[in-house]
Amino acid sequence: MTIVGQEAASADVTAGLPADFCWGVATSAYQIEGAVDADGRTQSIWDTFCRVPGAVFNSENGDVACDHYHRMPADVSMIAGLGVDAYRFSVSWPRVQPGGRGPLNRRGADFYSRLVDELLSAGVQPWITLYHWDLPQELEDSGGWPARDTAYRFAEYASLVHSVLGDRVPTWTTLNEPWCSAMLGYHQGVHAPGRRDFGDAMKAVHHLLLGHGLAAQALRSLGVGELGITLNMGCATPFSSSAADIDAARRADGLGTRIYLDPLVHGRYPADVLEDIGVSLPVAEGDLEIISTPLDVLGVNYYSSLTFRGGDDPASPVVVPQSLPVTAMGWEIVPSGLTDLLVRLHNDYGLPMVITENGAAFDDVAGSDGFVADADRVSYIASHIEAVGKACSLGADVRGYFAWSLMDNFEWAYGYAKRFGIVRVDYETQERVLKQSAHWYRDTIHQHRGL
Ligand code: IFM
Repeated sequence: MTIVGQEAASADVTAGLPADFCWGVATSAYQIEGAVDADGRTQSIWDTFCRVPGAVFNSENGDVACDHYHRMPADVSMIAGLGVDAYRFSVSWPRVQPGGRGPLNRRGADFYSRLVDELLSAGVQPWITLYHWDLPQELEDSGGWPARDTAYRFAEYASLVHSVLGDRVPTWTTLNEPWCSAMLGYHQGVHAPGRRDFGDAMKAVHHLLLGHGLAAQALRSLGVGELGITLNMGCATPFSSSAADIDAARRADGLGTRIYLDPLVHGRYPADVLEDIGVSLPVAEGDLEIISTPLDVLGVNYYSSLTFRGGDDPASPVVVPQSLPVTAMGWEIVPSGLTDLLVRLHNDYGLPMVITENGAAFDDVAGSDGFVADADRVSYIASHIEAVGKACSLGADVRGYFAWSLMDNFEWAYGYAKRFGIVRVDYETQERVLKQSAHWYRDTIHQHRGL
């Protein structure tokens, strides 16, 4: 078969990457598992949110998703066939600790135990994320992330998961994209639980970070050697050199990046951001020491970068479109922003980094055999891998790259309308077909290994 865009694979897009670079693919529990009522799982905030009229495109939900819960062994074979080193997945909190309190649910936990065993026997390292947005509904009913107690519940849950998987899983990520949990979930209301209160969102920021720190301490005391958190970030560039535009970019960067990384790495919130937000964070004595428990790796999720100008309200930076090509999400394609971001994170925070998500939704067209010639996705991923190599050449310590996503899945408020997979999923039949990008990714990994 002639694969359009194959020329991208022959260029050495991996130049600059270390020889032992880790290649992977990523997913998350609610987006692929389905089986929402199986084996004692209780409802998460996403189950509830999906039932709110108008909240999710087409009123879709994760009830079935990719039915991964029932197809896991075949999915692991498919992952292994891609030649990746690692698979990043998340654990569903309401599956392993129904209701978010109390003992481990052995039947739910067994699913992840079997998944880890399958991965290891296929030669793929498991990379766990403990929280990818599916808070048990009962904890939301008790206040959700704006409530301090949720942070303690999260640390308890982390220890429970460790009791089942700690003997076989080397790398533990606490949270995925706390910005999304706090800002999309509690301020903008476009993600579960759908609240719209800026003060609650700011409380959520602090309690997510506190939950991360408490879980990090617990996991460290249980002997976890490689510990991290994943943040979604991009570059915030001022539109012009005017003071208003520079200030707009500073504010966006403060609320998007520094409000997380400064306490995580430096043990303090940035003073300018505290001033910008105009509400006080619920910081108790000792919280910042807990939050700044040393990390081994920073997970970076990168999709795009934005340019800002100051508007009438200085508190609300305005995004200025740059007339660049966009993905099906409408996100501008800015690979150079990934290089700049990684170099900046290296300079300001000095942590080893792994790209825990990068990829793109495009309007895929499948042939009668289900094959998708997604040259646009190949080009997106190739240009971003190249951008990582450039950052490494400039001194950033980047150790791995996980393509988002292994397969098409439930894209939150967009339902199934947006496809990020390098593998196509036919939601009628649950058939998986490797797209051109999956073939290309496998070949690129081989090439990087000199095979
Ligand atoms: O699908 C999401 C994922 O769950 C978190 N990061 C961004 C992806 C694309 O929107």
